[in-house]
Amino acid sequence: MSSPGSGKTSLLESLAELADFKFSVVEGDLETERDAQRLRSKGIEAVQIQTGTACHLDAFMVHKGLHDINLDLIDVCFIENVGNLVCPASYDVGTHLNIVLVSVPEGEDKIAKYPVMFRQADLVLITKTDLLPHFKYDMEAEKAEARRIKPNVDILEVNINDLDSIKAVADWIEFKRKMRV
Ligand SMILES: Nc1nc2c(ncn2[C@@H]2O[C@H](COP(=O)(O)OP(=O)(O)OP(=O)(O)O)[C@@H](O)[C@H]2O)c(=O)[nH]1
Ligand SMILES: [Mg+2]
Repeated sequence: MSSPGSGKTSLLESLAELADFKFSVVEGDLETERDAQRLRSKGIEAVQIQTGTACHLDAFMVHKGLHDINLDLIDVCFIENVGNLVCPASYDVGTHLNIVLVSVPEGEDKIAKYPVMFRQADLVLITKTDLLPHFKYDMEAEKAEARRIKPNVDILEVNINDLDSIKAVADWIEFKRKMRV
């Protein structure tokens, strides 16, 4: 989950390149099949749900999407929710874990202003860190804010061009996955 454009689909594209686990994606957007097409072009199975006017996915939509995915063939199923820092946080779509992205160019007040979303996060990704030189952004203060809202939350910095940062996300997912087998 995240605001529009924080880098959700980009992260999934990068995970397609280096993750050891097999995954599929249920995509949520108001309109278009674009995100699902982006992932399919990377060899990832993706089902697009178009919500029309709804600002979030709900469990019924995700359930319908899951019928088009062969869950026996994958280790992880990602749900990329509609880009929105408010509504998706209030709907349980059945996920085991929630990853919330917030990007540097969105500004350094977003975590404090949208606490409902960050309270739902198991992992917060502060994305687009390559843009830090161009924005006033106090990384440590933002991390402290996230931990004020949810003390046990995990936090990683992500730059889509830094493969080590993507690998750290893959490792987190793999670690959590192994706790469930
Ligand atoms: N500079 C920079 N740009 C990034 C990074 N990650 C993603 N972007 C760019 O941010 C834009 C939006 O990325 P998407 O991955 O489409 O974002 P999204 O969260 O999936 O967007 P929605 O699905 O519309 O909510 C694209 O132009 C990406 O290339 C990053 O780490 N650094
Ligand atoms: Mg997307």
